[in-house]
Amino acid sequence: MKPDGKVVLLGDVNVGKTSLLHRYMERRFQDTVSTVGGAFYLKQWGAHNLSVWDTAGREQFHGLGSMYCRGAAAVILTYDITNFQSMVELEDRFLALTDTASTDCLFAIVGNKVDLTDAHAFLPETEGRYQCEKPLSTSVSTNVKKQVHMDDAIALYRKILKYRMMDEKNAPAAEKMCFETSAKTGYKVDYLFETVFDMVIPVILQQKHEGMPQTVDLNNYKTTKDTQFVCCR
Ligand SMILES: Nc1nc2c(ncn2[C@@H]2O[C@H](COP(=O)(O)OP(=O)(O)O)[C@@H](O)[C@H]2O)c(=O)[nH]1
Ligand SMILES: [Mg+2]
Repeated sequence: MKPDGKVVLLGDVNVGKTSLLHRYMERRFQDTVSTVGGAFYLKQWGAHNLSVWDTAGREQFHGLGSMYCRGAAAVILTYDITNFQSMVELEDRFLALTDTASTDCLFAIVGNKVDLTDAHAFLPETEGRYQCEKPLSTSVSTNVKKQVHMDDAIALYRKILKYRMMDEKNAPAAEKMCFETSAKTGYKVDYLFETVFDMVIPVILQQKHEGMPQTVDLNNYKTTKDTQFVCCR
C-alpha cells in the first residue's frame, strides 16, 4: 500500500501522542505504551491511503529532524492540558519543524488528558464504541488543575497561520481545528482523527496536482487489514 498523504503528530514527550494513536488505531489505552520502535500507521481513508506518524521517542532522545514533517499534509500539534510548558514548547520548539511540511498543510491543535480535569470527558464521546478497561469512577480524578484553555489553543492556531503566512479567510476556522481529547477514556479521539482525515483529502489532491514527490515508498510492505503498524527500525 503506497501512502498518498502524510499526517504527523508533534508535541513534547509525555503529552500522549502515542496513546492517542494507539487509542484510535488499536481501540484501547495502555498506561505504558512504548514509542520506541514505533514509526507510523497506515490508514485507508476512502480512496486514499494515509501514513500517520508517531515520533518513535525521538523527541526525547535525539530531537526530531526536518525529515519528520517533510511533505506532511497535516500536522497534529499535541499538548497536555495539565502542563502549560507543553503548550509553550509547541510554539518554541515544534512549530519550526513544520517548515518542511506541504505549503497547504493543515494544522490541528490537540489538548490531551482532559479526563484529568473535566468531568464530561469521563465518558467516551460515543457510547459503546470504546470499552473502558476499568470502571471510570475509579480510574479518573479531577483534582488536577487545567493549565491550558481552549483560548490558548485558538491563539496558537492564529499564530501558526501567521507563521505559515496563511490567510485566515482561506484556512479552516480556529474553533474547528482545536480539540480537547482523552486517550485514556477515548473522549473525542475518533472525532479528532476523522475530522483531520476528512479535511486532509483536499490537501492531498492539491499535492498530487502540484506533483509533490512521495516521501516514502511502502510498496515493499504487505497489508492485510486497512491499518497496519510499520516498524522502521
Ligand atoms: N490521564 C491520562 N493520561 C494519559 C492520557 N494520554 C496519555 N496518558 C499518559 O501519559 C503518559 C505519556 O503518554 P505517551 O502516549 O507515551 O506520550 P508521548 O510521549 O507523547 O507519546 C503515559 O503514562 C500515558 O499513560 C490521557 O488522555 N489521560
Ligand atoms: Mg510517544
